[in-house]
Amino acid sequence: MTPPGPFRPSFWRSPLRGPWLTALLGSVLLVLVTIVAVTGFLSHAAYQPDLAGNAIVDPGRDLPLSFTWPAGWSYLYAVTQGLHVNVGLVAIPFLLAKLWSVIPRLFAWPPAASPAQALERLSIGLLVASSVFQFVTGVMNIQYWYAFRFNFVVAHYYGAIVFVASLALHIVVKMPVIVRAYRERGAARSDLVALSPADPTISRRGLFAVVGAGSLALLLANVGETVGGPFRRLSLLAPRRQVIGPGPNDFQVNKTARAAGISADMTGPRYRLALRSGGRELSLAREELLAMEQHTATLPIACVEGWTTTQEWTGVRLADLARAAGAGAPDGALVRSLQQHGPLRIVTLNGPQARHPDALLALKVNGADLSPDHGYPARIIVPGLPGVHNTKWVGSIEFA
Ligand SMILES: Nc1nc2c(c(=O)[nH]1)N[C@H]1C(S)=C(S)[C@@H](COP(=O)(O)O)O[C@H]1N2
Ligand SMILES: [Mo]
Repeated sequence: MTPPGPFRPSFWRSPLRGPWLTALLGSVLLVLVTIVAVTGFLSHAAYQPDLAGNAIVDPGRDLPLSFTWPAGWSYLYAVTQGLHVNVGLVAIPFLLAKLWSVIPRLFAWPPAASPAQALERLSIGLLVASSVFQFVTGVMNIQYWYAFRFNFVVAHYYGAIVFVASLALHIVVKMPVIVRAYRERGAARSDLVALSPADPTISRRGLFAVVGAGSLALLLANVGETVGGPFRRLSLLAPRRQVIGPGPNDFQVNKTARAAGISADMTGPRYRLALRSGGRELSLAREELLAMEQHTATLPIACVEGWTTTQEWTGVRLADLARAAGAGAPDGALVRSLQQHGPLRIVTLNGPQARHPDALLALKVNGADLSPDHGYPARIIVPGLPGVHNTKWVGSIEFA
């Protein structure tokens, strides 16, 4: 016996539904999601958190899925992460449309006719749940809305593995249906086609136009924080969209000195930078750092949340600091912040990052001393580095 309401196949009357529409939406989604997944895993590899979401403190150690993120092209991480966040947003209307296109299946009765079908439906449940989880947590994270208790980095990473695996399975299982849908186009028969279709209120082309317009609106409401320029004013959804003012330190701040527990006492005359290499230690006051050879580079900070800001940084080359500490050309560096709590107080740099001629311990930005919120007395700036590794309030550097 079929229960009433949406469980009756005749309840669903849109003339637009059918395997062809679902296959078209799925194909667009596949392209978008592939970009998001590849850039997401690249970010994870660049960031190299351990399984608990903390930075890996051993510079020589790589995780299985990680590799040596190159230093060099300074916008590398801005591009990969900008794609991850912005293409992810663009995919949302297509995901919603795709879910709408198959919604009668949610009410199919009986839920499964055979064990094989039960298994197939279970795998689709996993795909829907993981895709919704990935998009919801991703959007919450770029909005700095940490309403969840779990560690975002860890949950989003494992969620991605479940999502990619169930998506691959879904595509393999559905391949015959997809091929038939494309071959027969609107004529393909399926339980998705309404038994007694209502009059159309929009064409399939119109549906794609609406979904595409939604995607474009989301893109415009965010992309400005990634590419800057005139789009920054338009990016109404982006929490870090502020238009950069004329002041040398007037640009985005995620974590303020106060939020990080950095006091004026820690960064005042008492401040010393500790440099360590092979058991030796050298301790330098900020004036001594300023007396070393200064180097200036225009480099972006590209945050994992998708915003980018490019500034002119001045400070001491990390390679010069390594030499001063007696290390020679460094194979890596372990950087510790004066900050006492939080996963970003310790980060590692790999060899190319520590050795790059533009890799700096920055003391100034745009010609002025760093402000407390931008990491005074000193912060790390390296070309192509994920923003999370541009450690502020640097207390010590250990060269490998
Ligand atoms: N010590 C310390 N350094 C830090 C952070 C932090 O929380 N603590 N945040 C990082 C992050 S996530 C980014 S994107 C860059 C830029 O952040 P800001 O806007 O807070 O300067 O600094 C990084 N450096
Ligand atoms: Mo960040």
